[in-house]
Amino acid sequence: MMDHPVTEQKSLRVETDGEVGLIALDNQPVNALGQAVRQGLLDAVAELNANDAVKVIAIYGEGKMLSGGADIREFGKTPQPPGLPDVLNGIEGSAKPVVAVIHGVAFGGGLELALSAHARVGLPGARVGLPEVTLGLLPGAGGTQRLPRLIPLDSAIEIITSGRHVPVAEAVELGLVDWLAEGTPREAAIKAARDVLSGALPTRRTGEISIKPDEAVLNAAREKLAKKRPALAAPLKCVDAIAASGLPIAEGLKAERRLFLELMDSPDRQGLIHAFQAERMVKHIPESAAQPRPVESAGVIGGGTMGVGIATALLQAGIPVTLIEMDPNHAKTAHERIVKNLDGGVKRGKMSAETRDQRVAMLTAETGLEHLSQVDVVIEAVFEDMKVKTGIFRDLDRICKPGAVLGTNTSYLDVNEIAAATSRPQDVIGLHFFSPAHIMRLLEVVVADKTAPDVVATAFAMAGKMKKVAVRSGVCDGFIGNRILAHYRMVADYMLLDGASFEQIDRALEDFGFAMGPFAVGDLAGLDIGWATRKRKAPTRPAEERYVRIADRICEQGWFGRKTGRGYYLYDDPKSRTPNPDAVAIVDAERAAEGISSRTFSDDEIVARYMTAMISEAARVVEEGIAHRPVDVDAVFLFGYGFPRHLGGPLNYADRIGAAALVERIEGYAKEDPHYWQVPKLLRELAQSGRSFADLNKE
Ligand code: 3H9
Repeated sequence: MMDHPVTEQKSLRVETDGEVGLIALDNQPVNALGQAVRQGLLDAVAELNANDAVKVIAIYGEGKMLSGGADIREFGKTPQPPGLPDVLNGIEGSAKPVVAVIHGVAFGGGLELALSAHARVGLPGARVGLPEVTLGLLPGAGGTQRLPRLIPLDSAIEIITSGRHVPVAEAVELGLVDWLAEGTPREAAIKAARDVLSGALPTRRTGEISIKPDEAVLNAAREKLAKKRPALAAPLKCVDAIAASGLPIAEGLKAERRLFLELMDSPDRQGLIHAFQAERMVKHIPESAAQPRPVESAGVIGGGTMGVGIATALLQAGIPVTLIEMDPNHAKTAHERIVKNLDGGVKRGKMSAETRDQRVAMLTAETGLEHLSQVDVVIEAVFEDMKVKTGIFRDLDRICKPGAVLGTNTSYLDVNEIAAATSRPQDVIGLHFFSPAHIMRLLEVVVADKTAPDVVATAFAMAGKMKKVAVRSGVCDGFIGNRILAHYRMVADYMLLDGASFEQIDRALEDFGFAMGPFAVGDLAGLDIGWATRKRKAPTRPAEERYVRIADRICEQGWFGRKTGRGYYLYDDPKSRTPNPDAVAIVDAERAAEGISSRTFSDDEIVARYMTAMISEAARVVEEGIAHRPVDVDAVFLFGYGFPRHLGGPLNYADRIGAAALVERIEGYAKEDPHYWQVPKLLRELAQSGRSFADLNKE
């Protein structure tokens, strides 16, 4: 049968195939339901209903998926009609039956589109979901009304409040998708439409199904969600919207719309969408045009925690690894630890046992750098000592094949100096992983003065394979993350010395949204790490800098936190933390020695000082070009430092406060300590011009 194109526009295509009217979404890459697609859908359904030859309509997507949902770039702007709920009501109300084909993904508005059709088929490998809650929203185009009409209430609540991606097989089992189809999306669309015509595929309007949501189930969900920290508005409002699904569909949709618009106006929504976009924006780097070098094998030097984690992450990405240790015993232990990590992946359902076996076969642990002569990438992960590292790089220069990428997993050392130890500084790059490296998503890619663009592109391509969020950083002590951390961490110590307790500081910041406060984090990471850094920096510490000795005093007792059973807190019971009375006594003694009479801090003041310190150093990092854009700093903190996602990162949060108010705060604090509290030039410029960090992201 010949195709008869009816309408063609960039975002959507309409054609007929005998009695079948086909609507193909074509707004790639994700077929987002922007204004042109919405208008196109509405017009197409009307046009095909008016075409007497057409008896049934099938909707499918071109490219990789049916649809990733509403176009989130439209959020926060003046809405352009027609609204998605009206378009989907138009589809559900179509006199001719409509069937939707789900391939790739149908997320958010994309799934709501499928729910408004009268039947749904899915192609193998597809996933469906309503991830709006992860963006601080609720499904606002009928998802909260139609999903509970099709599947059990508890499943609908779980899917909507978690935003989880549901595999198509599970969706079929739940009754969300009618059955699994085969072929290309277009073939599946024609076949499904014919099945509708023959009666094999039954159709019904989801909105006409009537249900009575069980109050007890709704209340149990509310109770559970209210306990989550931080308690965000969106999940609870999702349940409120689902509760309205017992009403006639038109009324339920009205309730859903009202709740959706309330969330659309919330700062959490802005922060969460910024976090979503940050993950993608950091990929846009000046070196994007360079062709990455092939990475088919890697070497990892060092079988400590970092080396083992990095090797695991490479293997998880399917990259064969040669790990180098000092002697056969260490090599054997590292091998065992990596295998244990991979086993963990199988236990957590992240990897099949078969894949695990394949990955183990891709691992060799050896002694001697000579084994790295043919690898495409080397990642050195030995301890932080410039002499040791430059020695290794001198050897690598001699041993590695031309064109091999030479990476160093340093967390603060000068990558230029390491590169200068070789005759090929263009191939040297910093690859700063975060521990545990096979779990933490952040990778700081540290670009030294002579690093070649294609080496940077290779690091980003490799990070992509490893499902890491790579962020480009320039060279400075601590790069983006640890440099900012070193600065704001000091303010927590200043508040401690001046009268706040470490317990109050931790709690205030945890209530604000951090998973753990700075003192609890210190105990977890090991207080000896910060101690070593302070000793290293001591010779260059400016005389005017206020220095708090509390942490040093605690370390001098041999108390390094959790691993020694005590630090700021006691860990007799590994699950709980109680303040260590001896640490409290050290705090008191230090206050007395400094002649400080303690003052009280409100929780709000603690948060304000801590966040202002973080924002100040973050602004300097952007001002100096260490981070290219504010969003790069945001991504580092979101994916490496447990920054509360709904606040969108330190500089996104800074825009909530505003540059002028921040300058005013800093000038106020500077009256106590003019050395620590200085207004960054960039922040002052923004305050004067009335611009924001978000404006800089657009430049
Ligand atoms: C919603 O639907 C609300 C409704 O309930 C109610 C409305 C009234 N819009 O991730 P990728 C961009 S809320 C605009 O790298 P992948 C993305 O930024 C929405 N743009 O590809 C990137 O841009 P760039 C609910 C979007 O193949 C490019 O597309 N939906 C959208 O790895 C490629 O993205 C969601 O929350 C969008 N909705 O993964 C789903 N989505 O190239 C969010 C992506 O310039 N999206 N972009 O950097 C996803 O989960 C993934 O993007 C998806 C594709 C799985 C679809």
